[in-house]
Amino acid sequence: MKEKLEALRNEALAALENIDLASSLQELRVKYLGKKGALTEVLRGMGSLSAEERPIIGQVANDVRAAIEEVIEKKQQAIQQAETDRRLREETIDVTLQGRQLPTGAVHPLNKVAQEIEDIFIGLGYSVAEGPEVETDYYNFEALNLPKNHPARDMQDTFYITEEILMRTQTSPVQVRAMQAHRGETPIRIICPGKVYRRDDDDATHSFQFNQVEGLVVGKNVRMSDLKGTLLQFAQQMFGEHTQIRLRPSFFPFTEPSAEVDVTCAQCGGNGCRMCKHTGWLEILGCGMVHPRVLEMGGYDPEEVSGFAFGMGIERIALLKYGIDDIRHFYTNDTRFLSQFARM
Ligand code: 2NM
Repeated sequence: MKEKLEALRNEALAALENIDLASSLQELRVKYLGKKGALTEVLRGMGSLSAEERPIIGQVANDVRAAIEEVIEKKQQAIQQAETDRRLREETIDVTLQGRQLPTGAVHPLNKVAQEIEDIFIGLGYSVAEGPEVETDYYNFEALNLPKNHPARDMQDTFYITEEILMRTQTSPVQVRAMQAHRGETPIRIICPGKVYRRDDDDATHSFQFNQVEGLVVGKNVRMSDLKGTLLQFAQQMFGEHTQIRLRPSFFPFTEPSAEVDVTCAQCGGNGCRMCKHTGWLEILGCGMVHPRVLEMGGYDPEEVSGFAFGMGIERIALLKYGIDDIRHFYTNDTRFLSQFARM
């Protein structure tokens, strides 16, 4: 029996010698040391041994088991070490490799100009207010002194959703909402940037969707001279400190009196060039003193308070500021166009 056990040990150790997989190692463990394994099989014969032989053979069996277990344990560690070495070898990262240059984005010129306009007016004490692009007829027209069937409603061809719901044609409905929210309190100093919609045929200077900034001031003793001084400040910060402005009489239903504002052409300094069609002046916005009826519908007593308002197209300001000839450049988003503004 001793010979059988030693033969078993030699066979097991020889089999283990050539193993290099954890799964095969487990198979051999079962084959030699498992409950139905070879060692158990041999030990079944112990019953037929004499009382003197039994402890001796028992000792040999224990030694054989210990020897096989020791080799399995060593093998196990060797396999694990080999696996760790392989991963360390194959999964290394070369931190000295050259990185890949990713293209950097830039703020869109329209957003850039909108931010500049906002910054100028924030510097003058204004807050920024926003509101819905889908509006009611009431906020977009009625409360701005444009009752139904008013001929001036034709001035802006409107995208209607229902008879009462429409895409806003200007951001002034935000200002009506602001007036009503103030419940007669003064002062109000806000600018309202945002998208507006008009049923235009798109061309170099028109788009069915464009961006506007409108401003509103309401308070005691707000005068036309305050409006003019504010717009001169704005024009000089936007187009350069030597910029001058002029006001030409105009008409808007929501302001009285109303004016259109020109700035001296920054391209030629007012001498006349292609940009200003040789007039030396460029139109940049419309403005006026808030109409008494608009103040009333905003919840104010026009005998007690007054206000001024103005509105400008961001696209137009951007065209003039950067000498661009077609607003469609802003919407096509060709990166050869857009990337130029990253450096300005
Ligand atoms: C313009 C021109 C003139 C304007 C008026 C108002 C309000 F809400 F006070 F009635 N907001 N914006 C206004 C006035 C807008 O855009 C060319």
